[in-house]
Amino acid sequence: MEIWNRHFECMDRSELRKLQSERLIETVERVYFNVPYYRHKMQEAGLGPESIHTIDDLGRLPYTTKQDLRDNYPFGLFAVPMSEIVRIHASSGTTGKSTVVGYTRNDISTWSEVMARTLTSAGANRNDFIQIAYGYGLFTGGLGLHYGGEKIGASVIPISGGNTMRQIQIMHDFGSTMLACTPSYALYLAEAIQESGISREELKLRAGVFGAEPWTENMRREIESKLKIKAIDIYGLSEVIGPGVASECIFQEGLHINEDHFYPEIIDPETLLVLPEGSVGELVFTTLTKEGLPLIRYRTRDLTRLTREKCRCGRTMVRMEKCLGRSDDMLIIRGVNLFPSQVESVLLEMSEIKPHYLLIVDRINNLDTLELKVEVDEAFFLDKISQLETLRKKIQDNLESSLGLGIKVTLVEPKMIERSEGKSKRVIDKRKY
Ligand code: DLL
Repeated sequence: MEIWNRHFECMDRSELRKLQSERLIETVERVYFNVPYYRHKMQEAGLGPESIHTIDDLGRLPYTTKQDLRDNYPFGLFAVPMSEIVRIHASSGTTGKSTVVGYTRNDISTWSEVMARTLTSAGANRNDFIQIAYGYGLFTGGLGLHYGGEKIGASVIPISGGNTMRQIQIMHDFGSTMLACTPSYALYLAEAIQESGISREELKLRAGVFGAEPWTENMRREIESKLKIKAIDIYGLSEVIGPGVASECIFQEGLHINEDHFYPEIIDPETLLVLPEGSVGELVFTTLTKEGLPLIRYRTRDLTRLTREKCRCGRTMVRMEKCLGRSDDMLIIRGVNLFPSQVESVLLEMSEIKPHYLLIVDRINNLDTLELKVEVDEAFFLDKISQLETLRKKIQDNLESSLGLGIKVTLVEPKMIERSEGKSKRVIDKRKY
């Protein structure tokens, strides 16, 4: 079994801790002297770079959140001049105040390295044909996998997302051996292949690297039996680097975190206290080598648990369990991250409707669907049906242009959406993973 970078991936844990401490000191210096936001926050806490001696001092530093990134939109937390930035990505919708991330040339090289580890741990090598059906663009999936695939010397097929018939044709004609996409799209593709009349024997597919959204062991079994491949879970988030933060090996017993670059902690999302190893809680990352956008104790909002037990594959890197959920209300719809508050702010700008709404998420034929039920203002409701249809279309268009997501809009009469005392229920998620 191949390991891309045995020196780091199988490092002795005490040696690794020394390396993490050295890198943390460098990172803290970098943010303190180059990012006013961090300097102020550290000064407020009475801390300076000299307060940090080892990785054990990490707990003294304040947390960073998605809101901090938004408040400093777009480039306020970058730690290098823009002339050093060679790539920009963004997540959460396609426009508006998304989360913007920047990479220096060294960051791109780190990203390629961790993606090479990811692909190798999934069993890929230079003889593979990797069909990348993650979206290319501001989303980190496509280009992240792309650079990793090239680094290991595989033949990369940058087909990007969508156009299912073409995906199947290319898979067949080029002889793709690995597939990279979201797990729900893998299932969708599996069924489309069955319907296309192409027999499985005509395809060379043997493994897939799936992530960017939650999926369960049940979904894994379904993908593996329908596509007759090994389905590997890969995890990451744009803020930290993109895909490449953690990935399973072929034993599929938790995801190895590349902790020489991204240091994980598990905290209680309510008390914000660090939890002992093995407890379920919110995953927090500190980047140890990033230059463009270094992050100190970034709260991912993903819930999981960690184990430092050595894996059968020989890697010593800490493992995280498959994500168990989130500690906030973020939805992932067809790979796009969406907060109900983003929908709400689009609705609030329209006087014809009340901000009483309900989002209904479902998965039909393995594709996520999203419906919005929204109450029309009483004064408006008395008007003609044709006007209502125009309004419906207008809401749909406004949502699509500011969120980059197609949402089916249904208008309902005033007071039709159930009011709740206390926290209102804005989302019904019927998806069964
Ligand atoms: O989804 C990066 C990525 C691309 C990962 C391709 C894997 C493959 P964002 O768009 O910033 O980045 O979304 C990050 O997606 O905080 C999780 O909630 C969720 N997520 C990512 N991977 C997994 C996974 C990319 N394997 C957010 N399982 C994260 C469950 C995942 N959730």
